Amino acid sequence: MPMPASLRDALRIPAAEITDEAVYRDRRRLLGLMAAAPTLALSGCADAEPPPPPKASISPAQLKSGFRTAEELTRYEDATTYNNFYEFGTGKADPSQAAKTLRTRPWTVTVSGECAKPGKLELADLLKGLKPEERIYRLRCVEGWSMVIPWLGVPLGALLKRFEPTSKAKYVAFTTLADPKQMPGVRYASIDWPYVEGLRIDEAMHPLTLLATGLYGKPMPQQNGAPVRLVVPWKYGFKSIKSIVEIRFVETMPPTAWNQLQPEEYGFFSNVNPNVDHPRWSQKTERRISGTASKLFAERIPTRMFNGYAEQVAGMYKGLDLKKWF
Ligand SMILES: Nc1nc2c(c(=O)[nH]1)N[C@H]1C(S)=C(S)[C@@H](COP(=O)(O)O)O[C@H]1N2
Ligand SMILES: [Mo]
Repeated sequence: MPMPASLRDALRIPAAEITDEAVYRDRRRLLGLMAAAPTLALSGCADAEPPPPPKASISPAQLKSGFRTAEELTRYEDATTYNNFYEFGTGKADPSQAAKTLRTRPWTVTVSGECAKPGKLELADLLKGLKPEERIYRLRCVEGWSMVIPWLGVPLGALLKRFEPTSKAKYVAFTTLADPKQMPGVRYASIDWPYVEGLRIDEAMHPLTLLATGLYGKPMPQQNGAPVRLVVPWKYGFKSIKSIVEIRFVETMPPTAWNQLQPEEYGFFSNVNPNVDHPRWSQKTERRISGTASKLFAERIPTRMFNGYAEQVAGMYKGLDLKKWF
């Protein structure tokens, strides 16, 4: 499996893959302007805190529908062979090859931090009494492609409530397994392993947020983050952390893997937002990988605010400057 010495180099994705030439040139010009205007606060750094959130809104009918959509689904073979899972290599095809070595039984998840009932639980016990639901969600990768996938999972909030988070639990931090014996990518000092992610408590409790255990009616394939991963559909794909072994309730904004690596490019919130460009490319459109369309030349469609889930989640960000808290 090819693994470049520096992940940073690997992340210098050719701009032509990201966006079309004209947009790219325009972007370059904007980048120049941005460099000349350092007052443009783009940092999503963890040392400041955003204003407190208002309530989220979602109707029971929306939930019951499982977010069925008229959009064409991504094929199972594409969703399971075109992945980002850097613990198994940086190429899109690497995880489907290399993740076969990931042992998902037994699997223990530790829940700790600001809660009344911390616990170290076998996966079956963690999920006991929670019925997996099917939710058809779009997943929009920050690199510019998207998929439509029928996930199976339990609402994360229902699970978290059992641990009785205290009023100090303002955020939830998640950690992926980092075992170099099973995960060849972890031997390279690229990401500061383990892969970590975080959500604000209201985002973690939001009814859209899923702790996913499968897709297409089947158990989660290793390359997609078996046995449990997050799916946070209104955020860029990297927030949907895979193969989770630890959940911590914390008081301050936790560090996140991509923010630590490139803070000027990846903020804590990482809400899908076509109006806030990545410093190196536009986020206005996405390459939709669905049906029988070829992956690299798939149809480019407009990216929607909050990945199309604005109606359900926009309320959580009222009063938050989304350019600053990108
Ligand atoms: N632990 C871990 N989780 C991860 C990643 C990773 O490299 N390691 N990649 C993220 C990125 S960038 C994306 S786009 C999604 C991809 O999920 P999928 O392969 O199931 O489509 O997983 C996210 N979760
Ligand atoms: Mo991604």
